[in-house]
Amino acid sequence: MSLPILSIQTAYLPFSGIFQQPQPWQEGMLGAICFVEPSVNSNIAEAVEIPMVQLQAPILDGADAACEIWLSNVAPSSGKPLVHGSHGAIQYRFNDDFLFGFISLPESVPPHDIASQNKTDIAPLQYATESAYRQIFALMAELNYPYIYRFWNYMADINGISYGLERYRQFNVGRKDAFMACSREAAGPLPAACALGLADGPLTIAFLLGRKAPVAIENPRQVSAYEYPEEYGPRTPSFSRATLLCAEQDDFLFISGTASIVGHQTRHQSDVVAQTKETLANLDAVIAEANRMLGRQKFVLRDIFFRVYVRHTADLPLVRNEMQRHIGDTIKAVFVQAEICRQELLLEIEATAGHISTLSCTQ
Ligand code: 3EB
Repeated sequence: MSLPILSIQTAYLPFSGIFQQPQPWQEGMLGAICFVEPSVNSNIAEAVEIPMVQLQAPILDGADAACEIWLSNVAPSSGKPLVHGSHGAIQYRFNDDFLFGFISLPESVPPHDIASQNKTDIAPLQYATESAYRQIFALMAELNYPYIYRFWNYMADINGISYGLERYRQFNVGRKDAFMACSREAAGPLPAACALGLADGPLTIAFLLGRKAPVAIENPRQVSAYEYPEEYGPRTPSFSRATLLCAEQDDFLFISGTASIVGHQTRHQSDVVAQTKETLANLDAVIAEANRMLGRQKFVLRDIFFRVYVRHTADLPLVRNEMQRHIGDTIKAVFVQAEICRQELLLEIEATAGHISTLSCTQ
């Protein structure tokens, strides 16, 4: 008899590689998060009913794996095709267990009636963030996917200051206000997340939802982000260090953006090698915590696929070299140039650990 497994798996390809796959494979996609070079103007994905986020950022290394693809594991023979839909500005696709979607919103000035309820002006990014999250939470209620495993957040000029506040902090205000308004903080474990700055483009948030509760993982070396002191902004960031999703034969670990932070403080200003070491120590700690929860050594650094965001292109060899020293020569990673949410942070590493496997599961 076959035991239940999670009906999802990951695959990694360059953007153009997706369209070279056979049709049934493409139809099994829940969605994808793709980095594309700013020079590439590809509207190829708009023709298909699959949510594919295209983020423009320089790919520094590992271009062969610039897209993280979420594949449904449900055998095509089951006769249950994936369902695509849209809700407000959200595009999504789902099977019985998982829903992948994304939303892109331009930053526009809040309507006058909303703005006038507040004593101070609402920053357009804060307003867009709150709107985007409210739409996502409404979709979750409507389609009955009560759990969030992962959010990926991208915005322009993340360290810029306007309305008297750094833009990442404006984002945190909008996100937290939506979480509070929709009672998400009480609704279950906080999702894993990342928040990065790109050169250009609208606020873009991708998400993976499901029907089985995950376990939130925190890092014993770090203060939980939702408990950061006020010096990091008026509202704390709503995320956990990782989420662990368990099934009988299969486990997934969604590791949040991880950086050179110990306690709540940034460590090793202006020293990218030391920041890389500290970030790897944090990844080790999060993975150890997940393995401790599972009661076995399921997750190992060298099996995991990483996405590495590097602030300064010139730092790439130093970061990659330090990762190889720590993990081994054959690291699986894509390196992307992006801005990190604290000005002094020079890199951030995130990962998905779980099955990159074949379509059917026997036994
Ligand atoms: C940190 O640990 C670094 O705001 O969603 C990492 C992962 C970071 C997610 C987020 C921010 C976020 O605080 C920054």
